[in-house]
Amino acid sequence: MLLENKKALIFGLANNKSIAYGIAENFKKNGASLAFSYVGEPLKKRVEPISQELGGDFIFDCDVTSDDQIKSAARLVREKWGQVDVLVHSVAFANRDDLQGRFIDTTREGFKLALDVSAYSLTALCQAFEPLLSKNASVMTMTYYGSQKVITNYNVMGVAKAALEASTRYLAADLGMNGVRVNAISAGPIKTLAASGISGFKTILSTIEEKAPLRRNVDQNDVGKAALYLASDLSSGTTGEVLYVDSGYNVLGI
Ligand code: NAD
Ligand code: 0WE
Repeated sequence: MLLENKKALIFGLANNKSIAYGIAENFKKNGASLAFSYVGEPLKKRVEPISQELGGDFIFDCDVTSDDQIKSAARLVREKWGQVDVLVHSVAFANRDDLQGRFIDTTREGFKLALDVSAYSLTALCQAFEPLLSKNASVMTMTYYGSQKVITNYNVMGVAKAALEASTRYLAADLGMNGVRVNAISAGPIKTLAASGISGFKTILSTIEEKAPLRRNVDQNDVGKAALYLASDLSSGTTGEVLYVDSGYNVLGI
């Protein structure tokens, strides 16, 4: 088993449609110990049974916009586990208003919020968990092609994902001397909670089916298998990379 004796900390599981769920399933199948974050009491009720189903060791409250909550989480994880071998960042948020209409209308507050939750949080987590990361630990985050090209309505999230991908490279440079790898997975569109109610999402899914080299959409398990590669020793020579799991859509020109 690829992740035997490895401890994997997962931020961003909301329900069994979450990308983090597909990742956790693959980690579990390969022998990892798991722990999950949630945000606030209402989400605890959803995350608790999923953690039980997947044999998670513990769950903990952590809003990634709070330095205090991140610090407490790091303290708890140190007490429970002592160290972390795999850290998954699968977190994003922007105001719904900012995911429709023109990017130019983004407010300062909306911009700050989207970049704080969706980009800075990766650096904040690396900062707080650096002392707990084992030699050869693997950190990974989830991104989207809207960081590279204009995708209608993705707007401020595209800017946040561009910052997230650049952060991945700088964090890889900082943590590399400890053997720690930092990578991003750029997933194709998947129907999750974060994709619900997005206008035009169905059209995006059909475009992929019609045009992507593999002529199909990807799912949580496709991403989970790539995450397993990044979490394991199979990716020992790769850091600072953005790995596309998108049926090849990103390679297309005309
Ligand atoms: P999801 O809604 O299941 O997951 C998003 C998670 O972010 C939730 O668990 C939510 O609780 C968490 N979150 C939001 N604000 C937070 C905060 N302040 N502190 C801590 N956690 C917070 O949706 P998903 O599609 O699984 O999204 C996971 C990641 O994958 C996101 O980064 C998203 O941008 C990325 N992604 C999604 C798609 C897609 O099409 N679904 C494609 C590419 C990348
Ligand atoms: O990163 C994402 C989704 C991120 C997201 C989604 C929401 C919806 C609910 C961030 N914040 C919120 N805030 C909410 O209130 N994806 C890659 C999925 C996604 O979202 C889109 C997409 C795709 C693909 C938005 C517009 C266009 C395409």
